[in-house]
Order: sequence, then structure tokens, then C-alpha cells
Amino acid sequence: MTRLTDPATVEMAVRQAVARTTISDIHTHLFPPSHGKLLLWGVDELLTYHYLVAELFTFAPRELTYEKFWSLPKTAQADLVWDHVFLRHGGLSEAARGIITTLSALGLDGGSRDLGPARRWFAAQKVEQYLAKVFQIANLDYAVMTNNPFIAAEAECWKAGLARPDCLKAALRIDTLILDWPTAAKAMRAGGYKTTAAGGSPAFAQARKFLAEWVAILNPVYLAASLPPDFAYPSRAMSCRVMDQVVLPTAKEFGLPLAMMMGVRKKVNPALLDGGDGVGESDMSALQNLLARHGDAKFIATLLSRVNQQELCVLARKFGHLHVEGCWWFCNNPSIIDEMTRMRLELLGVAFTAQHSDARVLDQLIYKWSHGRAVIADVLADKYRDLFAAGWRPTEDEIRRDVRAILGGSFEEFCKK
Ligand code: RAT
Ligand code: ZN
Repeated sequence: MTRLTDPATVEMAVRQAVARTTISDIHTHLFPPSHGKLLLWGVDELLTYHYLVAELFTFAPRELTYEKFWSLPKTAQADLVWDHVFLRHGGLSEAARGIITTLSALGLDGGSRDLGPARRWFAAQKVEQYLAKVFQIANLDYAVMTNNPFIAAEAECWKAGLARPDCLKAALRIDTLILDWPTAAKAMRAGGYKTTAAGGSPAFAQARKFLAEWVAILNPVYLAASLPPDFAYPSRAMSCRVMDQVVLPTAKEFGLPLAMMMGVRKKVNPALLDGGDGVGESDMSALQNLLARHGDAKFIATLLSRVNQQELCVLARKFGHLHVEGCWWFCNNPSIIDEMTRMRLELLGVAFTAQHSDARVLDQLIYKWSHGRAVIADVLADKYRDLFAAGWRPTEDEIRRDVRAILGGSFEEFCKK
């Protein structure tokens, strides 16, 4: 392939590649359509996304209590978000803009003040075909789900062997196991495993069997846990014993990376339900110690606090068995994605995954990726311009390869190595 010899052509090739590359979305909260109500989709689910419910309560009058809001039917909750976040105030937040991007991309009137037409349009969709349409608009090959065997409603669907489309891969989510052993032990006991609240070697051996069973059921791409800012390793805490005697041996046995999602202050405001968690700066020595002691395991990390991002990149330069991914949750905003993606390219080249959608509602794949692609294209265009100015002349193939790398390719290479 010929080398591109003028900067305008390079920029065009970069923007085209970002727009056209098929993305692998490595962290979502989607479910197979066969799992029924677990898979959220449609305009009322979009409007009641916990990011927007939290925003509603920044505006809502005092008479609208949390209890009152949660007691309403979904459509009435959605109406309240629509009224306060979009009609009485400009929907300028990232989550609010996302609704408008999504409706417009689906061919609906993004400027309408009336939810009626959108509601009628969604009511006429069939979920299986709609899923394929959303994947095609977002241009994804697959999305990785979050599969929690400690949630009974989820576990039942998997045990029933319901169909799963190829475009949805699993991730085995184990927060409960690491952070709340007594509850995990109780759930495993209910499944026939001899686990005791006190833990200990025989109970941990049973927990490893439990995980092995779920690895067989789900065929996950990785194991994952969301952890608080003060998560420490090593320590005398039960979480550390579970890590050493259950989680890491399982990860190593099956060659599965352990995804550390660090920095969540759980239930800062429990009344907001899913929207009630906050953020804190993580003690990165926990991750550093894990990496230093377990060179034979693989780790993926996404950090919730903006403050931790540089330290995370530096760790990834020190340890090849760490893969950095995503601008997570409160970092999934254009200004922060821009900053983080620049820093990652500057420190890591293309050995990272720029973003995951974290979509909880199927339709969110559309806006999370259209917004994400726009920022990533701007950043890459700048970086290629600087490289061109330094004397490098890339080919279109090389540009496409690098774009794919940060949108799924590097992750796949990491999982294979
Ligand atoms: O972004 C979110 O939707 C959060 O509520 C969490 O789901 C977070 O992404 C997680 O996976 O724990
Ligand atoms: Zn998530």
C-alpha cells in the first residue's frame, strides 16, 4: 500500500477509519433477548437510565421524593425525566444528549418535544431484529455482557440454557465473592456447594468449583469485579484471601484475565438505587502489588477516578500483563475521553482499549459509540498530524490497523497472549 504524502489525506484516512471500523465493545450490561426483561431497550428505559435519574433529582422539587419516584410506573418516571431534564432545562449533559443522538440515528425526530411518536415506534419493534439493527448502526461485531451468577434472576436464565446470539459474549462478574464472602457463601450453598461463612481452605476449594462451573456455563472472556477506592492488596482482609485462594487460581487455571474496575464508592446515596454510587481515588498500590506478585496472571483495569489515570498508564508500561481499557462511567464524557485517550496514546501507543460503552439499555450503544468515535477521531487526527510533521508517512492499511487496535484489536491480542 502506498504511503500517504499530504497531511489532509492522512487526516481524512484517520477520520474515515474511525467512522468505519467495527468495534468490539468490551463492557456492557446487555443480555440476550431470550433473557426477557433483563434486556432493557426503548425510549422509557433510555430516559430512566440511572445517570438521568440522578440528574432529575438535581432539579426535582422537594415534593418529588425518591420513594414517590420509584413507586411510579416506568412511563411516568420517564415523563418526569423528560419534563425536568429536557423541557424545563436544556438537555446539555452527556447522558441527555445521548437520548437525542439515539432517537435521531433511528430516524425519529430528535427535536420533538412530544414522546408519543417515539413510544409508538419502539412499541412496534421486535427485540431480536432490533438488536441486530442497533449493532449495525453502532457498527459493533460483539459486546461483552456483565454476567453475575450471584443474582438469582440472571443465574436461572443461564441454567435454563436459553439462546445467546453470537454478538453477545459473557464476562463472569464476581464482586460479591470478593467483597461479601458471607453472602457469596450462602448463595453457593444454595447451589449445593459446601461453603461456610467463615471461609477456609475446604470452602475456598468449593468456591473454585463453583467458578469452574460458571466458566463452563458462560465461556466468559474475563472475570470482573468492581472495587472500592480503599481496596488493598495484600491485606489480612477476607477479600484478599478470596483473591489469593479462589479468584487468582481460577483466572490462572482457565487463562482468563481478571478485570479490576476500581474506585467505586458504593451506595453513597442508596435511595438513588443504581445511580447512588460515587467515586473515589483508588490506592494504586493494590494493583501494583497484584501485578508484581502474579506475573502468571493477566489483568485488565479501568479506573473510575480521573486522578488515577496517569498512574494506571505508568503501571501498564511496567507490566505487560496489564491491559488498560475504557473511560468508565463518570469518565465517559467527551472532555475526559479526549484527555485520557491523548495520554494513553502518548504513554502506551495503541496497546490499550480506548472505550467501552457500559450500555445498560441496548439503544445506548448507538450514542455511546457515535459520541465516543467523534472524540477518538479528533484525538487520532491530531496524533497522526504530529507524526506526519515529524516525517512519518503512514499507509491507509496502517491507519486502519491502529484504529482497530484501540477499538478492540489490542484487547483481543492481550486475551490471546
Ligand atoms: O455505569 C454504570 O452503569 C454503573 O452503574 C456500573 O454498572 C458500572 O459500570 C459497573 O459495571 O459496575
Ligand atoms: Zn458497568
